[in-house]
Amino acid sequence: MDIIERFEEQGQGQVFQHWDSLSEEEKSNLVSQAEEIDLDELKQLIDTLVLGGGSHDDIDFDSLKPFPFEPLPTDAASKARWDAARERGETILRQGKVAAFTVAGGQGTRLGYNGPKGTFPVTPINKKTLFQVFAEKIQAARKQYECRLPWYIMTSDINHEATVSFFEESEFFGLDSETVSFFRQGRMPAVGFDGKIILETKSSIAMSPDGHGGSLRALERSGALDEMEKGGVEIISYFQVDNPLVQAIDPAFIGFHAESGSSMSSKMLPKAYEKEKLGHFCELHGKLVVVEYSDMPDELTSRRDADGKLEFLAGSIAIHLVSTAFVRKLTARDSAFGLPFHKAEKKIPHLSTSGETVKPDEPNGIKFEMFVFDSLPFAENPIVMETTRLGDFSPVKNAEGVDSPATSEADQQRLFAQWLKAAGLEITTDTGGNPDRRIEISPLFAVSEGQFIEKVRTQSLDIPDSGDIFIE
Ligand code: UD2
Repeated sequence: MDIIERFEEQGQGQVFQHWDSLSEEEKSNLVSQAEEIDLDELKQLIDTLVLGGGSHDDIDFDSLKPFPFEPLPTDAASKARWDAARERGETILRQGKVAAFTVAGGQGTRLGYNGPKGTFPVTPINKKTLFQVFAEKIQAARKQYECRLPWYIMTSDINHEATVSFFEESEFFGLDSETVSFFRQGRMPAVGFDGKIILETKSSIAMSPDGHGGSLRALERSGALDEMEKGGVEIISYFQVDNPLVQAIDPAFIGFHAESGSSMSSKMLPKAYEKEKLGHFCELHGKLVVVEYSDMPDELTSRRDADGKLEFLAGSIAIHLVSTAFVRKLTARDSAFGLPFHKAEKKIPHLSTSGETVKPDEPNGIKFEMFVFDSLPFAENPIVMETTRLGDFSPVKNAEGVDSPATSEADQQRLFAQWLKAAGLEITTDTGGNPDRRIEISPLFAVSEGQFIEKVRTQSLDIPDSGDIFIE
């Protein structure tokens, strides 16, 4: 059966309504988009999530409990545990069993920046881009552990070419280009509230990235997973493109993950305030789940224990370790563990009756996305490990206000001021820890406080008496 008939049979014949007026090139574009769509999967989503009014977010909230986590070390015993985990992680890194993985397929709409988010400048003095910061952190880890440490970057159709060109123009920030790989994530069509696929133009479907959860199947479909396995990679260090403070490679995290025999592990931060926009790590019927901030009822978000502490304290900052074997299992053709799709009502540019593309003022349809943390319930022995805010998390999401370039720069400087103080160097800060001068420390010099102290001990640093402090 040809593709047009298949769409007609599914009640989606409108996709080809302008077929006769299209050029050969337009026809071929439309067909190749249509071929990307798994009509059976889509029908099931439309029946359940759109027409059926259901939601994959229907959660049994009464059974939800906080998931236990590995807290930061506080005493000698816990410090020894963390040291042992770090050593174990360092050994795994030296054995070349780790790859870095950045999900960078999102549209970055909130930031209002025209370009792939990874090309956004974020550091306080040199205005290095997010991609450069990650590249330098990866370079530093390669040097320290003498390993190949390949880096995979997931893009989407929206930003693939621009991302690859940016790396080429920047000469891969000094990394060997053969060790950096890019692949596109999958796409899903948007549908109207009536379940009909929306056309953006006469010859194109309104398609959008299938969510960061699509990264798992994209790893498999792109061949990246095969390549990792061939290269001996067992653990994928997963992080988002928007967070310059992330420890892209964290040996202690790797050590705890390996020690527990975990197939997927996550980092947590105690929420800064009740409604902070972080998913919540919870236990549901014996499984680890993340309940997104928008799905959590206020009563649970703000519930406190006898000591006044938030009961659902552990926020997800979207940093994970995922075993390659687990990705293989989840993405196998006969896998019983498909990730669910979530629906989001959006304003979707669409073809008007007069043949123009219009952007509506109100949501006119539904996009489908998968979330990577939905794989956690399928993971064996998953662990959640606490981290520090300055040590791992200060994302750039909004143009202004919280999680903006300004807050991220300030956090980077507070972190660097802490390192300077810890190394016994003079720096004046206010009560909030904000230095009175701009500071930037390149990841090529140090990626952690411990490394910074060690470097300062062994080599003299020329810190100016006033003005910016830039250490590279
Ligand atoms: C995400 C988490 C939230 C918290 C927060 C921490 C979800 C639903 N929520 O919120 O719980 O952990 O991050 O910062 O994930 N991306 C793709 N392809 C896509 C969509 C997104 O690669 O199709 C990437 C995107 O480039 C970015 C990351 O995923 O690196 C996060 O996406 P987001 O901005 O939609 O997530 P956010 O801030 O709502």
